[in-house]
Amino acid sequence: MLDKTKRGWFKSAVLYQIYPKSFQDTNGDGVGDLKGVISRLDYLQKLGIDGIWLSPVFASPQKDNGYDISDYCAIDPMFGPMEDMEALIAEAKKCGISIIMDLVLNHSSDQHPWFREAIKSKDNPYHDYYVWRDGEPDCPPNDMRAAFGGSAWAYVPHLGQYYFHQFAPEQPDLNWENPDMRRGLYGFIRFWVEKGVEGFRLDVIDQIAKEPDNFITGNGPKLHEFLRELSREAFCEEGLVTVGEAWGADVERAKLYSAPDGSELSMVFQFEHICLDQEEGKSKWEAIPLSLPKFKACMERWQHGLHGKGWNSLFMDNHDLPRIVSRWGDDGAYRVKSAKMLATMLHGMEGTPYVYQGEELGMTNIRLPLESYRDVEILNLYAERTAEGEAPEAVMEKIYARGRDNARTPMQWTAGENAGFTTGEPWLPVNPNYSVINAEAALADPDSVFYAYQKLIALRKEYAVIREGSFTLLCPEDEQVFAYTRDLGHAHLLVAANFTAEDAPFEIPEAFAGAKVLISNDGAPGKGLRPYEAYMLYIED
Ligand code: TEU
Ligand code: CA
Repeated sequence: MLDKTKRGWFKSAVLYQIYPKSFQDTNGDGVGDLKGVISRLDYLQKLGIDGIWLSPVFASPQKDNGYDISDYCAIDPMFGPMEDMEALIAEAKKCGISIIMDLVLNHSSDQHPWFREAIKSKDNPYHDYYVWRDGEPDCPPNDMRAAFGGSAWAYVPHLGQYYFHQFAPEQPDLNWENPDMRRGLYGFIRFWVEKGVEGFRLDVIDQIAKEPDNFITGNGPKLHEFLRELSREAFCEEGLVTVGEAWGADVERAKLYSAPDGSELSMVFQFEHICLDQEEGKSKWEAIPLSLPKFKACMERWQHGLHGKGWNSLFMDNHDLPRIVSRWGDDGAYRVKSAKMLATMLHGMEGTPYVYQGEELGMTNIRLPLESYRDVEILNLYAERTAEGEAPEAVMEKIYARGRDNARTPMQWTAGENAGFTTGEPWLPVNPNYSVINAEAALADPDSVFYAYQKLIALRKEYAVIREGSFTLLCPEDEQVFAYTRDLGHAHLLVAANFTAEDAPFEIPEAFAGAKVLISNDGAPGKGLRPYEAYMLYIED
């Protein structure tokens, strides 16, 4: 068991993200809840993970599925009473699993008491907790757009002012220039630390230092000043794990975020690799095929850039991303094998791996009728694009490929009704392939994706070369194979992965002759790599 009072325990850990709404329902209302998470701790302990990143369960009007918080110190009744949260923290700790809560510090819900006060008048003490500009109707301060469509400015007639919102209008941006507002947020964090929470995921943390007059949203001039204060004032215990969502992070900035002295955060989620299969400078909806050499160069840059200078998170899936086996693997004939290949490729690297609920089962994307979708981003995209004249079926194809609800369909537990997720009407349809893809079947199948993840998680614990070794990319220009080595003193690891459904030429380096096969998705390594074949070889010299 990891000593979680010590800074850096996350460097040997594997963390699991739960989207509570879709994980396990226990009261038949069709929505996942905290008792549901508690009921699945044995499954998570079997997988071998060390912590759970819990997407928001705070009080929320649910405009953006909880990323619009109306009370940072209360649990939304849909997930259960505070006692259930306290029970989850305690029960998880008994299983050696830390709870990492998802904090949204960039914006609140428009139903938060702070905003309900702020909107009353310009001289209300809470007014300056948000970002306001005087203006006339239909003439916003500038033409900045919100991530979910439309203007980033919402007009309040009785104030003759606009407020700034980088996401939905129901998610007004908080003003980090205001020290009282910051202190208020730090108080919320301390409330949860005192309850035994051992970490935080920080939503769009790179956007808190916004300067809308200068058209700045991410990476604002005061960002690291604010983060250092946040770390000093709120993340005092050295064992706390903090991971910031930073869409705009590059390696140099990530060195600040994840500085080994703990002056900011433990690590960040950067998204350079995830954005490589979209047209340069375009949104995620304009997808292009992934260039494997570009992907490899990106991962190499991050492995080298943070080695000994910071810390990487390692992920391919989360609640905002399409399922990786559908995106970069093959969710047809090679679903199981390609899911294992992707996991082997990722889990051999230096950093903290994150497993998103259902990724360990090889869960896939889904194609729903428009009326079944729930995500505000999807619904706004459809309305906006079709209003601009884009063909509805073309917009639907983009939603099928990139929509966030792909990741939010209920966890598939069994082949029974609603995949064992709920006895009620699920808030979002269950993927019909649950009859084949479900945890019960996976646990009964020694060759399932689940056991590959279990093995990869165990290997990280067992082999220091996986946790700490240096990274060397092999065959950088190869369009089919991602191969690299890790080295730590006399210990050497080779990871080889074929990203395609065709045989791929590959020579195992001489130095690995006679090496031990730590994991393979296709029996003993032979000449070249078979379709989606992946393995890890280990040798000591
Ligand atoms: O996501 C930030 C974010 O930028 C993504 O939503 C991104 O805009 C989109 O997925 C890709 O186009 C965080 C949370 O992870 C997300 O669920 C919230 O909706 C968002 O912030 C607002 O809180
Ligand atoms: Ca429920």
